[in-house]
Amino acid sequence: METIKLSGIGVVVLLIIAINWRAGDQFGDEHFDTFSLSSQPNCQTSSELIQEVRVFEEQNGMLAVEAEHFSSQQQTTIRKWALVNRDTKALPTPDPDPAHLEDASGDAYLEILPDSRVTHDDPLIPGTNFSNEPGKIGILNYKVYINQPGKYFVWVRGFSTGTEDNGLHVGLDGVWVESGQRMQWCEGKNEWTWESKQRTQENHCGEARKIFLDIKKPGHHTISFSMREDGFEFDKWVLSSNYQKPSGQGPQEKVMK
Ligand SMILES: [Ca+2]
Ligand SMILES: [Ca+2]
Ligand SMILES: [Ca+2]
Repeated sequence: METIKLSGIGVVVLLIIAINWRAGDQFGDEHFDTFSLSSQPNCQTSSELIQEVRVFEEQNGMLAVEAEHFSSQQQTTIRKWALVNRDTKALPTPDPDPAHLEDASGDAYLEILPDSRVTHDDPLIPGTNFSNEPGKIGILNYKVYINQPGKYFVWVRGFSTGTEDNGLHVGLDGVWVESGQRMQWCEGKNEWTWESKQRTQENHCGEARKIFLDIKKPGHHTISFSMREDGFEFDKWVLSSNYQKPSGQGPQEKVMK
C-alpha cells in the first residue's frame, strides 16, 4: 500500500516536471526566435567573428588578402565599409557611381560609404568624408602570420572614379606608422588598379617605395586599413618584400592551416 502511494506521488512529480519542461522548451523557442529576429542587424557581427579565425600566411616574402576577408571592423558610426558582391541589393547613400564587380578579385570588394564628397566642389568635412589622420574612421583589421620578418611594401587594388575617392591609410598591430599614411592613387581611373605610393607635400600623386611596414618579429600580426576619403573601393591587398606591382587580380590568398 505504501509502495503504491509513493508511486502515485512519483507519477504526479514526473507529470509536473514534464509539463514544466515542455513549457520551458516553448518559452525557450520563443525567446530564441525573438532574439534571432531582433538580432538581424548583428548578423554581420557574427560573420565578422567567424572570419576572425581566418589567418593569412606570408610565404616567400609575399602575402595576399581579399579586402572583403577582414576579421573585424571598427569606428563605423560615421562611415562604414560595405560589402559589394553579386548578392548586394542596396548600399548606403549617397553613392553616385555604380558597382564595379567586373574584374574584382574574388567577385567581391568593399566600399566605404556614404560617399558625400565626390568632386572637389563638394564640401570637405574632416572627420566625416575625409580623414587625413589614420585610425579614426572605418578601420578594417586582418589577421596575418609572418614567417620572415622584415620590411614589407603594401600594395592595394582600388577603383577610383574621381579625385575624392583615392586615399587610404595602413597600420600594423594598432600603430599607424608614418610610412602607412596617405596611400594615394592618381593613375588608372575607372579600372581596378594596384598602387603603393604615399602622398607627400612635394607630390600629391604619391611617391613610390614610401608605403611600407617594418615587421620586426615572426608570428601573428594584425594589419589594419582606415579611411582617408569616402567612396574608396577596396578589392585586395598585398605585402611584398620587393617593390613589385602585382599584375591582374594579384596573387592567391594563402590561408594558414
Ligand atoms: Ca561609389
Ligand atoms: Ca569621396
Ligand atoms: Ca576582392
